[in-house]
Amino acid sequence: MNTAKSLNMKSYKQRVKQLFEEQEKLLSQKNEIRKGNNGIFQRYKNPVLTAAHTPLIWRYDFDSETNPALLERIGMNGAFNSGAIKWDGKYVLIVRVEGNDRKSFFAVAESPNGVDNFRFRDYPISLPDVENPETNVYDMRLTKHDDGWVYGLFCAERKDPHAAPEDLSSATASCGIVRTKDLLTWERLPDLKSKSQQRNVVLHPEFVNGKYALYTRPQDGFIDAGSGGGIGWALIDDMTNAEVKDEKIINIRRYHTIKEVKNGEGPHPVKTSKGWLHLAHGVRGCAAGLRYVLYLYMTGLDDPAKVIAEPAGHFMAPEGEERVGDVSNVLFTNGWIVDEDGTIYIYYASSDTRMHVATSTVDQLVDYCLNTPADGGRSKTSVDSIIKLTDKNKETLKKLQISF
Ligand code: M1P
Repeated sequence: MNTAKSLNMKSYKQRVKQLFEEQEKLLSQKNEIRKGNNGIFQRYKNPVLTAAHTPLIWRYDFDSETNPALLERIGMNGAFNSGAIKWDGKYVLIVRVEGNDRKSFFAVAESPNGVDNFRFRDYPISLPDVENPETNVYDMRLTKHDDGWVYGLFCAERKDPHAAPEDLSSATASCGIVRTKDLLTWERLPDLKSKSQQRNVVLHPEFVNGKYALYTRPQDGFIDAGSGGGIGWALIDDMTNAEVKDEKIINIRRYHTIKEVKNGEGPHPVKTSKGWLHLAHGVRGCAAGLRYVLYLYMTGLDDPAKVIAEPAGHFMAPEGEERVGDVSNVLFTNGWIVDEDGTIYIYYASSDTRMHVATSTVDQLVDYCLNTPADGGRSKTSVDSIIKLTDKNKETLKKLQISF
């Protein structure tokens, strides 16, 4: 080996080591609760996952012969919209990773505590194909179902076969389905059959009247919900040949609300003593484009398709750096984890770019749902709610002898 080459090799090795050390600093960074909260949930200081968290071995060729200048070979654009599940004591996310090539794929990242130290497994998930292979996959919702399988429902996107030759943008959305028993091997089942396009489809964890139950989101086009009135509900006979035969809208879109344009179920609902607790996203239009926020609602224990409470407005909306990214002004969620002590880890993505966590408890969120005024539909009804609370507070504070 000549001296020049061995010196180069030494510095090459150092640069490789430096890349790993720098990433390790990022991965092992402790997360902290961010100051200032509304008593309902707590945000955290750092995102839990970003494109920079993706394994370096996916991105670099570390062979000095084939990559002497140590250039990144496969760039990652974002790590967002993750399904979530507690598995073997770990907080596991099935992350939507998007490459610089605009293709999304799924990859597993695990954390020992749910708020930091998320690490991707060495390989992304290589999904088995169906007969009509899709172009893009994203936004997996995980459900550990009573039948013993863990199902992953996701959006499978294909070029619209009816689009005019010059139209290279029209696409179709359908619900892809996989299942697993170990989060290692994934069995691909046929896509959900449905008359309309479908995105944001979620499997309810229990059988309902002996059937599988799906939260759906019928939509006229790839982007527009159109005549699709909101979050739907459909009972399914068989997940290995799933078909929406009857669908009813259970959480409707309304004029002048946070879900005027679109909405979609987030992760599957959580069973509480007071009803099923749901997390969803709502979309409205404004001069800046579409604004995606998160909201909560509850349905009956006896009838998971019947809404029993829905606070007015958003539960979480994009803030600070969350407001900016690939698709700005977006909060989106498709994963949460509830611990045995009732702590709830809400995994949400900001602006189609990065993943965050917020924590709360089941009791706090149920209290929020049952005791926050509902949307009365008008400015006047909102003012009525404020006046009612103000009157009550004046009495209470007088009794407590607290001046304000
Ligand atoms: O870009 C914002 C979101 O847009 C879509 O959600 P929806 O179907 O409700 O409009 C999805 O592509 C989602 O992944 C994305 O975050």
